[in-house]
Amino acid sequence: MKTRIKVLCADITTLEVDAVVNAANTRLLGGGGVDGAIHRAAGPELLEECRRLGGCPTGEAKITGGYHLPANHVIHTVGPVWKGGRSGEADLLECCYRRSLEVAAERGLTSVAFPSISTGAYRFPVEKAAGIAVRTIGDFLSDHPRMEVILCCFSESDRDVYRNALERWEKQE
Ligand code: AR6
Repeated sequence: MKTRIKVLCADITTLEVDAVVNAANTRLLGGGGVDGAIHRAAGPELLEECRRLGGCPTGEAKITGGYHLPANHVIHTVGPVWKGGRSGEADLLECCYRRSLEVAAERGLTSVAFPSISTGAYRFPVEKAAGIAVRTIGDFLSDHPRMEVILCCFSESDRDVYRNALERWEKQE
């Protein structure tokens, strides 16, 4: 499994993968953070396609083209807003990772890059989020031997948190 989950510190809009995942909001019409960066890099055609999707519930995922991105597709998922941890945030975040991977697998995609969903504007604590991401992706990959996943962090400190979570998860597997 080790070789099939990679943790990087990079701008996700530069990655050449089958799909990058966007940490969007329920309207799917763009925003700040990684959502803004993906829309800027993909170009206005992405927004046009997103308008036709009619939004997306929290925890769900929808796929579009990648347009001017090096990635062929964008999988838009909506992470939970952190409200203290007793509003189902952990389950919803798990759902984001699982549904995004299911959507990718349904299309036969084999390389997917995720940002650190919900840990920016939505304030989900990054240590908790990293544990959920690694466990959910790891479980999914054990049933999907052809898939590879990149966890694309935007700071070295986040990268270290995700690397530690991955190491811990691998030890207990
Ligand atoms: N590449 C990789 N990661 C990035 C990039 C990038 N180019 N830019 C930012 N990040 P956020 P959320 C990191 O706020 O918490 C938007 O307005 C960032 O440092 O983008 O799920 C949406 O429209 C952080 O670690 O997403 C929603 O309204 C991570 O991406 C809302 O924000 C996620 O931060 C979603 O909030």
